[in-house]
Amino acid sequence: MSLDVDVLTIFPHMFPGPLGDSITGRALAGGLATIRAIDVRDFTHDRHKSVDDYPYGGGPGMVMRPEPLVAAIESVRRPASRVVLLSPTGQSFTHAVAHSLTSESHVVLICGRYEGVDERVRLATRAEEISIGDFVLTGGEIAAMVVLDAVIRLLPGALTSNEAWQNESHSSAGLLEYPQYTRPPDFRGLRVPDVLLSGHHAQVAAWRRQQALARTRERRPDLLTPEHQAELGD
Ligand code: JA5
Repeated sequence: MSLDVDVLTIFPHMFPGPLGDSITGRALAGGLATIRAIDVRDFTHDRHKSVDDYPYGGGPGMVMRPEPLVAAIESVRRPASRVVLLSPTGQSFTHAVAHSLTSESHVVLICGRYEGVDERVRLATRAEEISIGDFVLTGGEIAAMVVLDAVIRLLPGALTSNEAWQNESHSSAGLLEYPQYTRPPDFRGLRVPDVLLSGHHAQVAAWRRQQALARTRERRPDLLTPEHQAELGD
């Protein structure tokens, strides 16, 4: 009924971090999900608890050794676990992927450090790789937090009925959101569009829809479907 997450990391103190606040913090406190951070160093056997080693073939930096990581994975893995390695070489993390993770009972998130993880970790555990974007991070931990934030807020009961309603009411599914305004009506000469002050709910809805479409065409034309194009008047 709830989502159990095991995060494998050499920096377990980073968790829950920002996930302990606000909507995600409330969901965790309410038992909708659990996050357990597991120290990969606990699965080393040498005196120096070494988790990294030099790359075969040479090159800069260090690579995470397979033995401690695979031992850590196998110590937590269940028959139904989804095992995920955060990596810029993975499949893109999208809302659809986030939604798919909400129906899992157990997710194992593997966080690399250094130049990355020995390829045999993925091969030996059949882990899937997920990327949160085309940029380099110092490790997988912050990527894991991004994934968890997106997933936890989708769990049934994570949002209050008000938050859920607000989310639904201002999401033009598949489009960028319309611009938002609050008081004051004039900030440094920048005025709130008259239509939003008019009280004409149908006109407000039409204006917002037009803004969402126009902004999507301008900034993310890749998101526009033929139906959207038609709505914009091609
Ligand atoms: C770096 C050792 O998709 C963005 C990501 C960047 C990055 C990820 S995910 N993991 C690592 C890493 O660096 O393990």
